[in-house]
Amino acid sequence: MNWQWLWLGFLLPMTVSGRALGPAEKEAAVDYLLQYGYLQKPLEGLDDFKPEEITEALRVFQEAAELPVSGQLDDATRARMRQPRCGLEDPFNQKTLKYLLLGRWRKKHLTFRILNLPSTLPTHVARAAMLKAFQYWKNVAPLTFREVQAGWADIRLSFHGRESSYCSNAFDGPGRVLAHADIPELGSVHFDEDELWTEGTYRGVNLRIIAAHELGHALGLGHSRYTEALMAPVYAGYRPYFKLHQDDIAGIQALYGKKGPEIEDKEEEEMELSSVPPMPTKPSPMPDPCSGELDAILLGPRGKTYAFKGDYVWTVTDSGLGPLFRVSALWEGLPGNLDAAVYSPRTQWIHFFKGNKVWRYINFKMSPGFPKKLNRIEPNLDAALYWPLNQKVFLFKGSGYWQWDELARTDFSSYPKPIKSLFTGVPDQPSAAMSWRDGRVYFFKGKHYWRLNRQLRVEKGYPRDIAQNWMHCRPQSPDTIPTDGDITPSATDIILDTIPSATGSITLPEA
Ligand SMILES: [Ca+2]
Ligand SMILES: [Ca+2]
Ligand SMILES: [Zn+2]
Ligand SMILES: [Zn+2]
Repeated sequence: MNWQWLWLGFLLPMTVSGRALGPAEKEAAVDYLLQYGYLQKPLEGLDDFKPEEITEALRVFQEAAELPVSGQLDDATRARMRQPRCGLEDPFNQKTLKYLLLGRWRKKHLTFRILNLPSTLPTHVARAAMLKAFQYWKNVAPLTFREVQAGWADIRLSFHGRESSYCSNAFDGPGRVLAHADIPELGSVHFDEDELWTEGTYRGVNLRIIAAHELGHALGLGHSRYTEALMAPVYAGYRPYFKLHQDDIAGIQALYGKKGPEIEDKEEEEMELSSVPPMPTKPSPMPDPCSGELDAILLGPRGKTYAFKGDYVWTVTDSGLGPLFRVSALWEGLPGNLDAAVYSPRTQWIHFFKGNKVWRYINFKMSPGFPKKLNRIEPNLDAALYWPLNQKVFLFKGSGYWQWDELARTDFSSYPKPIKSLFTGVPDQPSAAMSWRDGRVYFFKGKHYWRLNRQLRVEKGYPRDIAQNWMHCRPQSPDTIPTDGDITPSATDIILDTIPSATGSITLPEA
C-alpha cells in the first residue's frame, strides 16, 4: 500500500493523448515531482498523497516549466519530465518569478580543484570549458577563483557515474540528470560521467554551460523560474553566444554584491565573538546563566551554541560558559527578551522571533527588509528549532506547533498541531528548543531540559537540570551532583554525529 497506487487509481482515466498511461509512467511522474521538490513527503501521518496534492504539484510544475497549466499528466508535461536537467530540487512553489538564494560563502576569494575530466573531450578543451564557467560569475560579481592542484579546495569538481565511492547521490546513466552540486559552504560539483560532454557543437551536452549552472548552485543560487536563465532547472541546449540572464546576474549580486570598477578586495570582516567589546554600554540586569529560565537557544553557524536571556546572550562551549554579551552587540538591530531563535544550516538563515515580528540574519548581518511582521502564524511564540532530518523549521506556542519550509510557500491551514502528536513526552509551552550537534532535539523549560531520540520521543533519564549539565555550573548542594559518566549531555561528552547537509551530504575524500 502506498501513495503511488492511490494516485494511480484516481488518475487512471485521465489522458490527453487518448492512450491509457501505464502505471509505470505515472509512478515515474510522482517520483519526479518528489525528487525535484514539487511534492513533499509529509512528516506526520500516512505516506499517501491526496489526488488534489498531486494535481497542485503538477500545476506548479507546469507553471514553472511554462507549459499549459492543466494539473494533469498530459503529453507535454511528461515530455518535459523526460528532458535532461540538473539534479537539484526546484523549491519554487512561491509566486515570485525571481532568482532563489540558498546560501552564501562568507568569503569572496575561493579556491577550486578539478579532480578529473570527461573522456569525451580533449583535456585542454574540457579545462577551458571549466575555467570559462568560473569566468561568467567572476565577470559580474566581486568573486575570485584560484585553482589548486592538490589538497583541499573550496569548490571541488569531478565526474562520477552510477556508482561513486564518495557521493551518496548516484547518477542515472545517459540523459535525465546531468549534474548536481552542493550549496555553500560545502563546495562539491559533480557531473555525470555517462553523458556525452561536448563543446562548440549542438551534439551532446555542453560542459561549459552545465558547469556554469552547477557553479551557480555551489555559489548559493537555486533554480530560476525564467526558462532562459542559466539557473533554469532544465538544460536548454547549446547556445553559441551564451551569456548570463539578467536574473542570474541579479541573483549572484544579491549574494555577493556588484563588481565595482575599483575592486575593493577587502575580505568581508567576520564578526567573531573575540572582536566584540564584551562590556555592555548601558546598565541592565545581567542574568545568571546558572539560574532561571532561558528565553531562547540556538545552535548557530560553525556549531556554536548561543543561549539568550533578557538583553544578554552567551555561548556554551565544551569547557563551559563563554562571556556574556549584549544581544545587540552581536546582532545589530536585534532587541533583547526574545521569544525564540533558530538557525537553519539549509539556508544559513538565523530567525529571531519576538511579539509579532521576525528578524532574519546571515551570520551577524540583518537581511534587507527585516524585521517583518509575522502574519501567517501566531505572535508571541515560545520556541523554535530546525530539524535536520527533514530540513524544516518548527515553531512552538502553547501546546501547538507549526512546521515551516523556508524555501517553499507553506500551507499553514492545518496548523497549529498538538506538540504531543509529534514530540512524545515534551511539555507544553517550552521556553526554548533546538537540534544540537548530536542530531538530537532538545527542549528547555524552567530549570529543566529534555532530550529526544530520532523518533522524537523523550529519552530515559530526562528531564535533567540545565545549570549543571548544560551550563557546567557548580552544583549548589551535594544531592544535586550529577551521577558520573554515562550520558550527561554536556558539550564535552556528546558524540558528534554528522548532520545531513542541504542536498544530501556529498563530500569528496581528501585526495
Ligand atoms: Ca544522467
Ligand atoms: Ca522562549
Ligand atoms: Zn541546477
Ligand atoms: Zn555526486
